Amino acid sequence: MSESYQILSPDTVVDYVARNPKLAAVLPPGQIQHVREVGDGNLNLVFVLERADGPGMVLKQALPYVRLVGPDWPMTPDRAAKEAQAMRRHGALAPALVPRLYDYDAARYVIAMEDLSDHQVWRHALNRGERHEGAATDVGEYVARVAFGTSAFGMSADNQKAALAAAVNPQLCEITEDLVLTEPTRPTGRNSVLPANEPDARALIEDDATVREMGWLKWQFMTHTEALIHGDLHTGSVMVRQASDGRPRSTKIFDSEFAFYGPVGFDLGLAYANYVIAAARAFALGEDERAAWALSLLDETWTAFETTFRSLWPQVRDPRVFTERTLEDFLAKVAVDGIGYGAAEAMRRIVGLAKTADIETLPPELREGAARGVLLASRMMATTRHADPDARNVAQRAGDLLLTSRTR
Ligand code: SR1
Ligand code: MG
Repeated sequence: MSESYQILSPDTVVDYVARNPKLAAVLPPGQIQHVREVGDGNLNLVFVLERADGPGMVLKQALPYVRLVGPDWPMTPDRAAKEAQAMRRHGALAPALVPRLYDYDAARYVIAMEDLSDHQVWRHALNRGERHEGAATDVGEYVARVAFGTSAFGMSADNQKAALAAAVNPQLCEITEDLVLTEPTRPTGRNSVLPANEPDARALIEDDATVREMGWLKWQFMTHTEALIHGDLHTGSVMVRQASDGRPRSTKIFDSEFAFYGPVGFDLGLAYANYVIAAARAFALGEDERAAWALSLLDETWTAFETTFRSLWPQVRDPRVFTERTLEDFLAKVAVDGIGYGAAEAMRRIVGLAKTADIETLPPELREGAARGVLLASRMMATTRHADPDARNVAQRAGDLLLTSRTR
């Protein structure tokens, strides 16, 4: 990759803001008190620019490589343009649930957006044992608004095709096709587990029924251009704030650089998988009631998705052929897909390259059972989804497997 552009550092961001009138109008450089680099994702630099009295601003810069691995894994920084585009589209459809975008700098691949320092990453909050009631509902509502509003159900045919073409995101899709939809069952040298979980990882590879489902899910991911999905909607892509001091609770969904036209069930599935993983952690720590709550989030997200999508249906663009029957068929497809993509995401977070703090910060003796439980749950989800995709039933079956697998 021959990308050459100035990479920002805490020492240069104030000058960067000063040189961009749009940014300086939002946050005058003289008011910036402190700069922190807080990126804890796998790909980018993230700077929080703090101001003394009130919210500051966030600058997110795409590196020309995968941060998790380093320059040996080059990656187009143009993913930031896809993210900015998705933020605009998603923000127009679900304004309360997407951070405000102030500017996108195409020369330096920098997104300037709303400071969410009064929120916290949902995964971190879950790992601390906090419950943010309503966040799972917000996730379902966001997926529905985006799914309807960016699909052929909610857009004119010509606008939908132009949007689809503009959102093609091959390098980021390739990451998902490899890490989520191939390598859990067909490893290429990047997988790892505790020695005690090696038989579990082997059993996954040898599970022909699950491998068959992964093939179908990967093909659908590559060909079902249903809507401009988020593409990486795990609990680390959600910021949450409790209601306090007269301020309402708030949920913001960010980090949409994997956005592309893909299957709607993929977004639901990533959320489901990370709820199952949160439940595995809670069971491992002996917090069974909180684990049951985490599992109840699957149905909460699905119900919010379904309710919101149904409420938007009267606005369908072509009611001549997109009838009530189409609505039922689409919802049925998304339900089955969601559980399938949940299976793929759950297994990849156990055996694959990019794992989760939920499981990785458990002591090894507890991690063993949590990892085994998530792998068994993911195989169950992959193979039972056609017969029974009901989110509540899936959560019940997953809970049974997590509970019987825990080691403590
Ligand atoms: C190499 S990137 C690894 C993972 O980080 C992102 O958050 C996506 O989940 C991706 O699969
Ligand atoms: Mg991310």
